[in-house]
Amino acid sequence: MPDQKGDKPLTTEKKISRRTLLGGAATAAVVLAQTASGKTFQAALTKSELHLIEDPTKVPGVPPGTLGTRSPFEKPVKAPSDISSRTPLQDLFGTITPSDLHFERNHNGVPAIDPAKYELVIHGMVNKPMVFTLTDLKRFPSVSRIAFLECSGNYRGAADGKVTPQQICGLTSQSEWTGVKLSTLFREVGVSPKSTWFLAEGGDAAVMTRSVPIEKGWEDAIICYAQNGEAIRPEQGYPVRLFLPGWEGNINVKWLRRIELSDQPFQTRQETSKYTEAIGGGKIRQFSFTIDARSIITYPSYPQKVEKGWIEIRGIAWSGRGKVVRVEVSTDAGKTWKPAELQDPVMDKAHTAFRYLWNWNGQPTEILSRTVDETGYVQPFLKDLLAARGGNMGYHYNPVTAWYIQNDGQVLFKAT
Ligand SMILES: Nc1nc2c(c(=O)[nH]1)N[C@H]1C(S)=C(S)[C@@H](COP(=O)(O)O)O[C@H]1N2
Ligand SMILES: [Mo]
Repeated sequence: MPDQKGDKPLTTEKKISRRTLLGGAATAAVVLAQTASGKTFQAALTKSELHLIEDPTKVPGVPPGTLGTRSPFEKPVKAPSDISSRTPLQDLFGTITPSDLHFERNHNGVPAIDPAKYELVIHGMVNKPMVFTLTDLKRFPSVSRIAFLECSGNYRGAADGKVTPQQICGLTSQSEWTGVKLSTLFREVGVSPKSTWFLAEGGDAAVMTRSVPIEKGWEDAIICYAQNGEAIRPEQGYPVRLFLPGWEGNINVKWLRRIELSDQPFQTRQETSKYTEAIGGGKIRQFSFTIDARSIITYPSYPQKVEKGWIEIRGIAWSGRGKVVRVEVSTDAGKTWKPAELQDPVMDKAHTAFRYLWNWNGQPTEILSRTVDETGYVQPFLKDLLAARGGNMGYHYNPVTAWYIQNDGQVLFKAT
């Protein structure tokens, strides 16, 4: 801790002698340096120390450390429950989710897997069953792709309007995923032309299993070992996960340990008792893989308060069916809709940032956004989804979200 008594600021007026540096400011720099290499950067910046470095041009800064740190002034956090954690969409900019803020959904916790002992088995209807180590997987030609990952159970509302974008739909995140194409491994093992499905199995305590149609495996499935430039995080499936662009989170099996080729689906627990939707009339929809088009305005949103005048409405839009072609914004409770500006590059099956400049006259209103994707699919209102699904809330809810703006500028969620 600095020797200087109390909160005395090190102002520009005060001449910095060598002694002052050694006894005071330099000590402060050391305190920060130690912390920059890992532990308590935040704790070190107490109010008095901030005061001390009031003029950062007069004190040597913190030297480089082994890891970067987030500014102690920025505190975005995931909102964890026992089974999941949510991305703070309202705190982010652009479309890449910082890896430590990627949402999580674990059916029995995050396993600890030693990469040196990791193995992926591919067997079943193949010419040559094979076992791949992590080193083996990394030797194959690699591919990288920016795409979102969303849990199909990603919808929450609140009657009192007090929900943030994170609470409404924080089970979606975006990363650059890197790995080997599954089609490359399919060729390696010689997949039988008779196989139509494959099973993906996780090596966690939930032993997550899902059946995937073979076409998806040939088309764009990636056996991923990296996320945003580094090894995939334990929470995202370290050392290897299956990534199926645009398809519901659950089928993107983490901690992937086995792939079995077959000529029929396996009817696992996760695709029979769960991850199916009631569609009314006592019927259910099974193997509903695709994430439908969606959007959310992340600014302004609850619990923010806005002022009269120019506001840049900001948000993200996405579709598991392909590219977002249009995002429409309404600032008059859905009476009229105008196109928002999309941030280039607009990528296939990826979160896409949109903006719309709006001059708020101070009168209470509702602002909404809806996505149209390249297949012509239009994001629905909640009432339409409920009518189509027989009123049962379940998976694949992607409704238009409205934000009600009170005359005092307070923003509140409103169901559509
Ligand atoms: N092995 C395994 N894979 C899994 C899960 C799991 O619990 N175990 N959860 C699934 C669910 S429901 C979702 S939504 C996504 C979440 O991926 P993430 O935690 O990387 O965001 O992983 C899927 N893959
Ligand atoms: Mo999920």
